[in-house]
Amino acid sequence: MKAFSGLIGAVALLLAGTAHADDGYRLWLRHGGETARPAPVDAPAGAPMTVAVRGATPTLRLAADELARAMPAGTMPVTVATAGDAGIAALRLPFAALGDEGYLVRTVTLDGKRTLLIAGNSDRGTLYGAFALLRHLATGGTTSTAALTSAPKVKLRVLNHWDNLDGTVERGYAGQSLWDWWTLPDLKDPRYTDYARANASLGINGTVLNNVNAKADSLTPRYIAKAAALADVFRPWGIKVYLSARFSAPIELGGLKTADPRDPAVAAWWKAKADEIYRAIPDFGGFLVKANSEGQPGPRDYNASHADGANMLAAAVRPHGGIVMWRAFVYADTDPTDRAKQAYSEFKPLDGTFADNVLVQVKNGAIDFQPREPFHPLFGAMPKTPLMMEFQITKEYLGFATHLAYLGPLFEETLAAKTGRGRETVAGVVDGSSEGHRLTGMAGVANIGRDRDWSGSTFNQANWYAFGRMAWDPALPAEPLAREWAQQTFGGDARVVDTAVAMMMGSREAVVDYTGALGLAHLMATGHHYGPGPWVSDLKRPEWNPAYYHKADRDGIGFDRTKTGSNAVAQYAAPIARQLADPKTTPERDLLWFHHVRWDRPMRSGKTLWQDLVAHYDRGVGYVAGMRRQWDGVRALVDAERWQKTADDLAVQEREARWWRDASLSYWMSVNRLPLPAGVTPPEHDLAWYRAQHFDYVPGHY
Ligand code: GCW
Repeated sequence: MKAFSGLIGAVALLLAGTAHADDGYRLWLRHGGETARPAPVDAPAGAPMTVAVRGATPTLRLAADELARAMPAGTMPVTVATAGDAGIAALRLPFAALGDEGYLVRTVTLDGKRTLLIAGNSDRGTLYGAFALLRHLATGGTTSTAALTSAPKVKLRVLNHWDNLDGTVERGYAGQSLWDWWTLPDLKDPRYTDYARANASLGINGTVLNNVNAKADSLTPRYIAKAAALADVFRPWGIKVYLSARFSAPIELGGLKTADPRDPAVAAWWKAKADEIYRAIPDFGGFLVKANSEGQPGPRDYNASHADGANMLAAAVRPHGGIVMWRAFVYADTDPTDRAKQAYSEFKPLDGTFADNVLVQVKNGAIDFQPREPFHPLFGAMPKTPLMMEFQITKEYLGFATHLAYLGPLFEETLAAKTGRGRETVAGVVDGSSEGHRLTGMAGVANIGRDRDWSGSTFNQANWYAFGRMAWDPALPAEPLAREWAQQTFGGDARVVDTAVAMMMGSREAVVDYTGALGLAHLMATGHHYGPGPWVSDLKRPEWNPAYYHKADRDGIGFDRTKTGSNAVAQYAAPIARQLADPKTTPERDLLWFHHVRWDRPMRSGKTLWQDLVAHYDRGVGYVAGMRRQWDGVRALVDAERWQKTADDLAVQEREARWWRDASLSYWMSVNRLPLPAGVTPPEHDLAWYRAQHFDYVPGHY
C-alpha cells in the first residue's frame, strides 16, 4: 500500500511537473493555440464564449477562434465583422479613421442585443482588433472597459529573415531556419501557422523569407513554388511574402551577359520574373535588395546608380502592386572615406529620383547595429523618398541569444531622436507624417529559428514583440511594451512582472557598458563577432578593424568626426551638426563616436574619461549580477523550465560581461599606460590571454 501511494505521489508529481513545464513555445499568446503540439492553456475554464461571425472569411474565422479560446466564460457575446456588413454599417461607427488595417472594439446593440463588436474595414483589421482585445484582457483590462481604437501608423511592418537555403541563418542564434526549404511546398510544418499567428498578434504584415545576401536560386520556379506554399499559410493572417533578390540573377539564371539595369533585356528579364512570381503568389509583396555592399552585385558594377537599379525592379513589380525595399547599407571596399559617411554620400544625392513604389531601407545607425549608435544621418536628409527603418532584432552585437538585452529602449531612442529639421523626429520620418509619405515601412532582422522557444530565450521574444508593436506605432515607448509583454508572457503576478520589467529596462544599457560605453563601437572579434577584439588592427580593409573605430593611443581615444577629422557631423541637419561638432555639447553617451579626446578629459561625473569608462565597465557587469539576484528572487513564481533556462543564460552573460570588461581594460591599459582607479578589480588575465582566445563554429557566421 505504501509503495502504491508512493507511486501515485510520483505520478502526481510528474503530472504536475508536466503541467507546469513550459518551453516558451506559446510566446506571449498564453491562450494556447499551438498547432505543433498540444499545450496547456491558461485561459479560464467554463462554458465557451459565443462568438458570432458576420460574413465569415478565413481571416474572420481565425479572429473568432482566437476569441472563443481565450475570452473568459460568461462574458457578453462577441461579434466579429467588417465595416462593409450592412448591419454594422447601420451603426455609423467611425470607420473612416481606421484605414485598411485599423480596428475598433466597443459594445454595441446589434439586432436588438448587446454585444462586444470587433470590426475593421478589412478582415485583417478585425483580426488585429481581436488580438488587441486579448492583449487588453491579459494586461488587466475587462470586457466592460474594452473600448479600443487603433490604426497602424506604418504601412509595411516587415520581418527580414537572413535565412539561407541550406537552413542556416546568418546572425541567427535560435537554431536552424524555420523554413524547411527541402520539404516545401509539400510539407507545411504547423509551425508556419504558429509563426504567422504570432506575427499577426503584433500587427506584422510582411516577411522577407530569404537572406539579403541572396542566392539567385530563390527566384527559380522550384523555390517560387516553396515561397508560394508559405504565402498560402500566411495569407489568412494578413502576412505578405517578399523575397530578397540577387541583382545578378539575370546573368546567373537568365544567361544574360549583364545585369546592367539600363539594359532593356535585363529589365525584360525582371519583368518576366515578376510576372512568374505573381502567377504563383498573387499578393506577393515585392523585393528587398542589398546591392553593392559587402561583395553583393548591384548597379554600381555598371556605373549605374542605386536609383537606376531600384527603379528597374520597381517597374517590374509595379503592374502587380508590388514594392521594392532598397537597402542603404552600402560601403565600398574601394572607398577610403569614413565608413559612417558612405551611405549618406551615396544616397542623399539620389533623393527625388526613386520611383514611387520604392522605399530606401536605412539601418538605425550609420555603421552597423552596434549596442548604441547615433541615429543614421539619412533620416531627415531625403525628404522626397520614403525611408524605411531597419532594426536588428537578432542580437549580433548584443550577446547573441544568451545575453538578456531588451532592445525596446534602443528602438525608442532612435525613433524619438530629433533630426534637427524643426520638430521632426526619426519616427516622423519613418511613419511618413513628416513629409506626407503614404508608403512607409519598418523592418526588423528576425531573431526567429527552430528552437522551441523561437528566439533562443524567453526574454529575446520581447524583442520580436517590441519590434512588432513599435512598427504598428513608432511612438509607443519601450517601458509599457516591456510590461505588457511580461504580463502576457509570465501571467499576472505583479512580482514577476515588476521584476522582469526592471531587469529588461536597464539591460541594453548594461550591454553598452560592458562592451564599450561613451560612444565606442565595433570592438568585437572578427567575423563571428563573438566577444571582445578591440586590439584587432591587422585586417586587410581598414574599416574591418576595431582599431579603426576607437583610434586609441597613448593620449586619447575616439573617432574624430568633426571637421578636423572625417566631418561626418556635417551630414546631420544644422542644429544637430553644431551640437555634435563640439565635445562639450555632444551627449557623453556618443562622445567617442564623434570626438577623439584625451584620457584625462574631465567628465560630468567628476571623473576623468578613463575613470569614467572603467566605471561603465563595472556598472555593466554589476547590472548583470543584479539581474541574476532579481531573477533568483522570483524562482518560486515562474515555471521551472523557463526560470532555469533564463537563470543559466544569465550565468553565461555574467561570465561573458566580465570577459568583455577584463579584455577591454587590459587592452586600453596597454595603450594608455594608466593605472586602474583605486579599488577597481584588475582583469583576471593578462592581455595575451584575451588575445589568444579563439573560437570556431560560432553560430550565425557563414
Ligand atoms: O550586420 C552586418 C552583418 C552581416 C550582414 C550585413 C548586412 C546580411 O555582420 O552578416 O549581412 O550587416 O546587413 O547586410
